Amino acid sequence: MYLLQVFVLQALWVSWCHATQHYPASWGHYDVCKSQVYAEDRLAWHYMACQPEATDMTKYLTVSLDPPNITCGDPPEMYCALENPYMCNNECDADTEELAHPPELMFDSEGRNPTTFWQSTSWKKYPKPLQVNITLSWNKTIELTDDIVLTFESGRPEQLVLEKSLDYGRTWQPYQFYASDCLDAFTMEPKAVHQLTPSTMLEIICTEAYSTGYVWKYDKTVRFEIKDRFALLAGPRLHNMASLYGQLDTTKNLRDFFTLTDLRIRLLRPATGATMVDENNLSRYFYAISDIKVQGRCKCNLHANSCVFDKGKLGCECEHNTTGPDCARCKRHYQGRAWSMGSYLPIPKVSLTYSYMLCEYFELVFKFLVILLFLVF
Ligand SMILES: [Ca+2]
Repeated sequence: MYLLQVFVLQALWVSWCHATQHYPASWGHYDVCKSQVYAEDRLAWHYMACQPEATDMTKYLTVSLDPPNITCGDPPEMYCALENPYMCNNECDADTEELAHPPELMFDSEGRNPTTFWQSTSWKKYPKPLQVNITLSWNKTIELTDDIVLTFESGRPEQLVLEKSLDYGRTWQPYQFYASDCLDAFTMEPKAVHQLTPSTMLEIICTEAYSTGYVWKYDKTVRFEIKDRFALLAGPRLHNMASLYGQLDTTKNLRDFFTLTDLRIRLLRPATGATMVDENNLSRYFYAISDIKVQGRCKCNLHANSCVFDKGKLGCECEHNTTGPDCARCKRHYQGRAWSMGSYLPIPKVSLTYSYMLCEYFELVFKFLVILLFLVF
């Protein structure tokens, strides 16, 4: 009986060990910037590539809307449900806290019931387009590490564009187009992210996957698929991060693709339920967003393992004698060599070696226990 238990435990342990070693802290641990080593009989610093941990970046952004007066509630307004024009019990009033829907409610923590959300005015000026730009600014270069996810409280828009800026909002590039009909909206062939290949992974596509008509009630999210793009280089379960890191080291385009200072969500046409717009009841058409997720980290060029938010501004805590908000230049008096960013490769082995040793150690303990049990019984 004991023997069986020990065997089961061992089997579990071995499979855990295998799993962790195939996905060694799968993103590589770049948490140490330097260590002390003995070189020529004296202590010296050994420098290693390091970066801050990925985190929820919505805590550090400022949001602005254009036009600025597009938020509902001033004057107060009644809204109807898209799927039922006679259900008009959604009231927005900017002066009453329970009925106001300011932009901050896109970034508060969800999980409460009912959800909290930002809401636009309704499409009263139809057929003039109802368009809103939502700009998220970090005032610092950051790198995306996970999918951007927008959760709509209204129907998902029939047309929207996600854009990014690398120069604090001076110039913008599209990240992805979203439409219920890509050809009609943007004269682009519809494409899904899983149709991309490693050689086309930076292609800007128009997708119809997040704008479908009436099923919207159950599917409220719009995604920008970062992880699917990583997987094109690192494999479906991101087990070959060395391949991705190798490409990031050598390909500026690839690094820049995931880097930004600002994001802009351009809402171009609200959900209409895939039918003709009901001109007699325009209170059915509006945008409402309950949540926006942006996971990422400060870009520190692999010269810092922490990033601080001080006086409303993010900045890397630079090591390796570098300085600047992104550690993008050498400190004064340390300009003997030209500045360069750190290198992802070789992937730091610290955590891998440690988990490997732990596995080996417990393997031995298990073997000893088995032999002991054999001898006893
Ligand atoms: Ca919310």
